[in-house]
Amino acid sequence: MTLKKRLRKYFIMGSQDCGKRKPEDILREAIRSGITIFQYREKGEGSLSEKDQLELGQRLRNICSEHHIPFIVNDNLTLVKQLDADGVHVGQNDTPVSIVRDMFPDKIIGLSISNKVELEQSSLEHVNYVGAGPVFQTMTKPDKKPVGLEWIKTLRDLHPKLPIVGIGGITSHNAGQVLEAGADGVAVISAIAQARDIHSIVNKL
Ligand code: 3NM
Repeated sequence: MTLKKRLRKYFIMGSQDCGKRKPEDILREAIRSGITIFQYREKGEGSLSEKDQLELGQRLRNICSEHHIPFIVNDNLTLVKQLDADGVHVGQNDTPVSIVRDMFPDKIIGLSISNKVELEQSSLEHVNYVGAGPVFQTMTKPDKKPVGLEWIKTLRDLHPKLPIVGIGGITSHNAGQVLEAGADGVAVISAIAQARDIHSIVNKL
């Protein structure tokens, strides 16, 4: 499968996103329901200590391996190595992608790009895909101002072949607009992690 196709239903989760449910159970259900790629993002309030992060990461990594779902780690390069992840996703303030590429010549590298200034600063030659957002207002990153569907359209116009995934405030109701604007896929946290019926939501996405 091409990376563009792999990005179609991109599920992101850490223990802090799961409420009372077990992350392992949510991931299994999401995979059964049809997600195409997974990112482990243990970050922010309620996230685990280093040791627990590694242990949960190992369990989630194994679930992805069993089901042939690419396993991406957010930002934490030590964890990428420890878990032998398939890829890593970094933001504008994380390790520069040129350095990440030197460390991991064969892994998938994703980079968040939210505007033209960030785009100009970014070394796209080291990147396999771009995360564009937040497309809509989201409680998961409440401080970041939404960039709207316009940013997806702009990025697509400037880079017709670039694999792009929209992120931020995406639900089963607005995912279609993100794809129509030019994204190859939609990345979601709460839409799936907090869904009462994961199967139905993943299907609609
Ligand atoms: N990154 P939800 S928005 C992790 O814009 C993340 O780069 C964003 O969570 C960005 O699907 C975001 O619950 C939060 O809105 C996505």
